[in-house]
Amino acid sequence: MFDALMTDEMKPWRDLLLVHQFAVDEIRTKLTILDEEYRNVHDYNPIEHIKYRVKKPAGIMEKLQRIGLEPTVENAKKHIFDIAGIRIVCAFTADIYCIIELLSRQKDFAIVEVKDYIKNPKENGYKSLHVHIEYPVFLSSGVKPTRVEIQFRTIAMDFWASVEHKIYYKYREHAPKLVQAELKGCADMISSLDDRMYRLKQIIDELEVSGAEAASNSAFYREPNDHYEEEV
Ligand code: 0O2
Repeated sequence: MFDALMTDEMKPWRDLLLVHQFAVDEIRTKLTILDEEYRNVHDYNPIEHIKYRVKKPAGIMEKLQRIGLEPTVENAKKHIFDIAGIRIVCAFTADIYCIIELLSRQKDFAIVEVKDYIKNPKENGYKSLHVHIEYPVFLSSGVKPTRVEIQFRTIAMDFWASVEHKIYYKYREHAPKLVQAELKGCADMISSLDDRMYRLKQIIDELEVSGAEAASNSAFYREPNDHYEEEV
């Protein structure tokens, strides 16, 4: 994964990336277990899909420069909290809060910061929930508490953010006013679509409950027949 022939200058970067990669690997196992359990044991899985990434040195340096800092390993350790990034995409906002509740019950998920851009969207319309955790990575030299950013989004929020990310990188901060206004308009549409789809899910859930009641009621009346047939 990391070239054995690298220069001494790059070794601190390698060590920084390695520890973040280890944290991501461990959390990936935990989330896979949760996902598999939901998929196999429960009849509803709040997780749609999950993405994992460790920022490359060039990306870290670019971000440091963007926030006006020297692109050094020391600054990366102190100021960049999304070197290890995990993105959990759910169907509904309610699923997001449900997963956070589940994860917060795990002892090694020490939540250090929560930025709820779902309740308080950014000015450009960006919605997502960022949870920063400090995860203990066990190395031969001892335990290394490592920051990991977990971003939670609905499918709709993720769609908007992915397209906006592309446009943002094309224009940097200088997207024309018209583009900014259009993006904000799309964010608003996406928000109401999310709400509407969630209401639809609730309607379906209610129908299923009343359907199940009706089914169990009719099963109650059918039972003697079923029973009778069995005996025959
Ligand atoms: P990349 O390529 O996705 O890694 P944080 O402190 O991290 O919880 P904050 O204050 O927004 O949140 O920090 P920052 O560093 O600006 O954003 C962290 C990450 O959140 C970004 O990483 C994006 O992934 C995502 N993000 C934040 N704001 C926006 C936004 O307005 N639009 C989109 N599309 N994504 C956003 P990077 O390093 O910018 O990019």
